[in-house]
Amino acid sequence: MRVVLVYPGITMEGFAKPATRPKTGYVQHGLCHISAALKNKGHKVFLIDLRQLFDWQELPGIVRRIKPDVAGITVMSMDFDVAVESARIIKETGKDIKVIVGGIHPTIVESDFLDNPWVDYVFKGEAEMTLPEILDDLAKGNVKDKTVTGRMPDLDSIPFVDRELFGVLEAPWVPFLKMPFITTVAGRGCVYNCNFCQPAERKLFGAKIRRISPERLIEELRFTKNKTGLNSLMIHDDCLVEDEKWVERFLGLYGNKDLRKPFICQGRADIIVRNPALFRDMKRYGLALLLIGFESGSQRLLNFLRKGTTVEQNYKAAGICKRLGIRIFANFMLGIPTETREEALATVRMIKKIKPYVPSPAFYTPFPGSDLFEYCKKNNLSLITKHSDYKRDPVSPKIKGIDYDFLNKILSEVKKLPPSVRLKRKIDRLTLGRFNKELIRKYNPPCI
Ligand code: B12
Repeated sequence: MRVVLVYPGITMEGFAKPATRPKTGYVQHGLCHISAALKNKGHKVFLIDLRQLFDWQELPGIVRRIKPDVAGITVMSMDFDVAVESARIIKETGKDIKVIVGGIHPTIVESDFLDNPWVDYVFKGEAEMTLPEILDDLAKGNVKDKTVTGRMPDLDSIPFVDRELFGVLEAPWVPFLKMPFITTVAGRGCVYNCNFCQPAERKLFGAKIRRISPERLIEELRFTKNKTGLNSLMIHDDCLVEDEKWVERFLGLYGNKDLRKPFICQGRADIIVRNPALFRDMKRYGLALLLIGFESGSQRLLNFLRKGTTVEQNYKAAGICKRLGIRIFANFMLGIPTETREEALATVRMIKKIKPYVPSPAFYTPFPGSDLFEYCKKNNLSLITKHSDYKRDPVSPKIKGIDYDFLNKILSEVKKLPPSVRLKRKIDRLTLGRFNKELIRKYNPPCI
């Protein structure tokens, strides 16, 4: 079959600017996995990355050129409107094209699509095993229900992600990492139970965490390195360091001369405090930046969020990272339901003390499928009126009872970085940034 996958990523970034289609950007791993699984079964796979289009008018012509039998659209909550508009245009361009939506939003809020005339099937869960079977059934005219549920694959048995699908170079978003840079996701699921996220992720990936074996990841990195080169890496897992044994085994293999490149991943304050030796080893093998969800400087709110960490651990973890020379990317939230001004100030004070390399603030956003979303619904707190509001950037108000002007005022304090951090960033930019620019100049990504 001819399958076109659609990445509707314009909610945040918009369409391409006149005369310049982006040469860099992140890839969407779900679609890259689906592409690999379908190609493996002999299907012909195409991609429409809306970020590469100048406007909606381009879409019908592209669909006519591809002549797909099936269109698969991935949908995060904030991309809902764009996804539905894509489905409408695709269906109106070719009424026989079967449109399937999948990803976190259809998995959690299936009902958003059930009455939609442009969507033929709503796919819940993971697709590598089940989507190829659905395509076989579609060819035989055998798919009756609008909702389809995917089986969970064994991550070591599925093909490597199709990194070429997107035709853009991934680019590190920090100046001290060199291209070629790639992102990868080593596991699915999360053992933690934070109420701002769960149980949505458990509904998508199941209750148990599954992770690719370190050996298989190394095999994939080596394969990628031989194909496109590899100078730095981000492992996107929600909490990679949760399985300390896995990390040790991975490091043992990754540390092996040819592969050892700087990498970024996500950690947790309690794990850093419990096992600093693990992070010392990670630093030795290339950990260049560690994302940590500090979330709040109020213990009451950390408990309310079911984060499972303490404010004291936040400070201690930051101290350990400083001593080990690991740069910190500090995720934290303001505007949590029930948060007082004093608690918001405590969070800002904490971040100022920690002095992270990147302070990354968010306004708490109630995402569908999470327990805190249900709490906001029950207490009539949500100010989200359209799907495109489902982004946690500290810009628009998210819930009632929060003084966002006050939050913006106290946030400006965190944005004023100490001179030492500003200088370090400038040096990073000057020394390593130019390698990346040269690579992007050389590279001409194919555009549809
Ligand atoms: C990597 C990542 C990012 C990266 C890359 C984002 C991207 N567009 O790919 C970055 C850091 C840029 C990012 C940013 C954001 N992210 Co993010 N991100 C993730 C993360 C950690 C991994 C995603 C991933 O690759 N998973 C692995 C792949 C294999 O899984 P998958 O994509 O779900 O795909 C499988 C199935 O869903 C299904 N499937 C998916 N699509 C389709 C389509 C079809 C047709 C079918 C049949 C099946 C199908 O099959 C796939 C293979 O089995 C997830 C959490 C998680 N663990 O998944 C959050 C997550 C997706 N992000 C989230 C959010 C909120 C954001 C932001 C909006 C945050 C913000 N700044 O406000 C931004 C949005 C940026 C953007 N424009 O897209 C939420 C989404 C919640 C929601 N309800 O929408 C998640 C779930 C985290 C969370 N729990 O809150 N993110």
